[in-house]
Amino acid sequence: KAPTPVKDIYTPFWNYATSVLNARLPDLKAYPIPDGFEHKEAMVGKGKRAGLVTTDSYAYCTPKLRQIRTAHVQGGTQLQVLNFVMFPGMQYDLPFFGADLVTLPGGHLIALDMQPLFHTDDYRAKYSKPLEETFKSHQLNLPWGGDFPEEAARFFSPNFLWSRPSEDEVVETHVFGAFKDYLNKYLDFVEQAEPVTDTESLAKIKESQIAYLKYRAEKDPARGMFLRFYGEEWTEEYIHGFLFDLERKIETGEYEPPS
Ligand code: DBV
Repeated sequence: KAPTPVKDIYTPFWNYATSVLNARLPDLKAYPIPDGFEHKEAMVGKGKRAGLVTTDSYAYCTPKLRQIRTAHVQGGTQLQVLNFVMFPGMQYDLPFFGADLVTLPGGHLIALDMQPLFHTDDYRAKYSKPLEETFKSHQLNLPWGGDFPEEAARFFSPNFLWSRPSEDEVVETHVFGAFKDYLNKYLDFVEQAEPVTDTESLAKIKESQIAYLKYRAEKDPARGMFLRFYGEEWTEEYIHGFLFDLERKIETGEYEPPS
């Protein structure tokens, strides 16, 4: 008997995102993906549960966005992930765009936010307030998912959508709607962003960006999964050389923070 085809839940999300990125970011360019990391696959599991798990990577940049990158993991009924983050250049005080959309056998895990550099009233007024109504409207359909690592709280904004829906349909409708709104609002901020010039602010942006990247690389909740699928060498290089590559790029001189 042929296996039941598995619904590919996140491809429409990424297709939407690429069309919007192309339409709204006229200076969009390819961002290099290290050799061997554009596409990876492995057979995982045993017997009836055996299946192919693929991970596809996509990356772009613009003059304002240092790195726009996505990891799309497809492992059938066992696992599907779209992890999509935009990292602004350090001459902007822009938040990070972060989407972590995860489907496990027990249900979905949805994290969507514009992750702040600073927790000040001014920063919230600039980057959280304009999203508040959008957040509230989506939160009605995507209630708080509970059970959340406390140490991660400092990286999230008041508009953090964190939900654990069980139905695919909720992902296809409400999560997709929220994803579209957050993406477009983020690109509004990007359009409006003006470079920061004073040295003190630039130093603070750098410090905050590095703290965020360090945390994400160290605590990547996908590390265990990647280790099981693809082994340690590939996984650590994928995390530090692609997914959260800022420190590496500074070390090698490929990215030079403004000062
Ligand atoms: N998460 C990533 C990347 C992934 C990824 C790069 C490419 O940052 C997938 C893949 N996230 C992923 C997977 C799981 C989660 C869970 C596979 C399930 C892990 C498991 O159950 O074994 C938000 N993602 C989570 C969790 C949170 C987030 C809170 C629950 C895990 C836990 O409770 O520890 N996204 C995550 C996070 C930040 C963010 C912590 C920022 C600080 O943006």
